[in-house]
Amino acid sequence: MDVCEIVIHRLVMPLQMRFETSFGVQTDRDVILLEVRTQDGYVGWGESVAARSPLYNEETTDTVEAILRKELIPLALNTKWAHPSEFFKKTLFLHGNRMAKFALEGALWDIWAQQQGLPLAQAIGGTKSKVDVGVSIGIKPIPELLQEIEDYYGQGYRRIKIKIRPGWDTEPVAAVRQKFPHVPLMVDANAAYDENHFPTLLELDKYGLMMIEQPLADNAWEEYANLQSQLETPLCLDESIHTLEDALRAIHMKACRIINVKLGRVGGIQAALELTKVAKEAGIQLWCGGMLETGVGRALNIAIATLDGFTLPGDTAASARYWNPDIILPEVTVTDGQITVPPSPGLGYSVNIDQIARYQEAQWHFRA
Ligand code: OSB
Ligand code: MG
Repeated sequence: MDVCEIVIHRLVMPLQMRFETSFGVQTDRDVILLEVRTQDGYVGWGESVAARSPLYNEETTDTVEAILRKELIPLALNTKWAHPSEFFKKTLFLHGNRMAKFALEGALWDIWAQQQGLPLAQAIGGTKSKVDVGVSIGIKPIPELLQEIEDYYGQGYRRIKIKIRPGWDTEPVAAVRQKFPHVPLMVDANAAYDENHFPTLLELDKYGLMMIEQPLADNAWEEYANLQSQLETPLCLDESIHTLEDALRAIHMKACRIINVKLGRVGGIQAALELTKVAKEAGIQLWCGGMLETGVGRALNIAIATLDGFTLPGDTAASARYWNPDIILPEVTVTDGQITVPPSPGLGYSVNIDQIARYQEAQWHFRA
């Protein structure tokens, strides 16, 4: 793989819905798409899943752009890549900045899968032809919440996730459970609680939730182990898991039973493949999380969710929930709670340059 040109596309895309979590409100995405070109004419695409401000984690679209410009793009242009798995090791000397790394690494995997003539899902060892999906619904007044759940559950989504925060937890959960006693339901707190809230978190145990995602701070390992030991409901870690070492620590400490894998948060596909192996051996269930991705990030999520370690529905909902229009063709659609994995080589969707132009704020070319 001889990378000869990389283009940074910087876009602002208005979201079709207002998305409120414990850390803030999102109404658009400030996003970087990376276009990577090789000497022999292949084009691969990657996406930075970082947000405008460091609210979910410490990276932002601006830090991703800076690290791409200064470190990762020069390195990618000056290396002969035999296989995309090399990227993870060759960039380990650069601390953190995993979302920046994944933006570039994802594009290398897309190219490599195209060169093999394989859908990315198959190229990374995925076995499924369809993936199960759920939907993540933001904080909103209870009547709207109930209406949305009715709509999405009616459309076939296989799991409903609602966002909670201190003061907004048992009340919405009880309301949802009263109206939908059998809906597969879970909650995500995005790290908003601490030890003082244990009574409330323990109260959630009685609602038959599939899991409670990231109730505590990302490094609250002892507290997670303590909480999980008192709960029947599985805990799921999202923000806590940055590396394979974090996953090993979670397993060793019995801090959770489920891990939400986000490719950007763990630094890419190679890192996710290694984590999947370890989690599977330890009996930890996995599912693919979401970061309100465009179609490019969505295609990468679909591919990783085809691994057989991914046993629970993910957060990759249909394109139309987020964008009008999305920047890929065809758009991602969900039928009966499943996405059919595209059969064509690489990401399996074509990137629509005309739609990118509609959202684009700037683009910069870098050549070897
Ligand atoms: O915690 O899973 C999360 C979105 C942005 C940041 C963090 C999270 C989320 C979601 C939305 O829950 C998932 C999606 O629909 O892409
Ligand atoms: Mg989460």
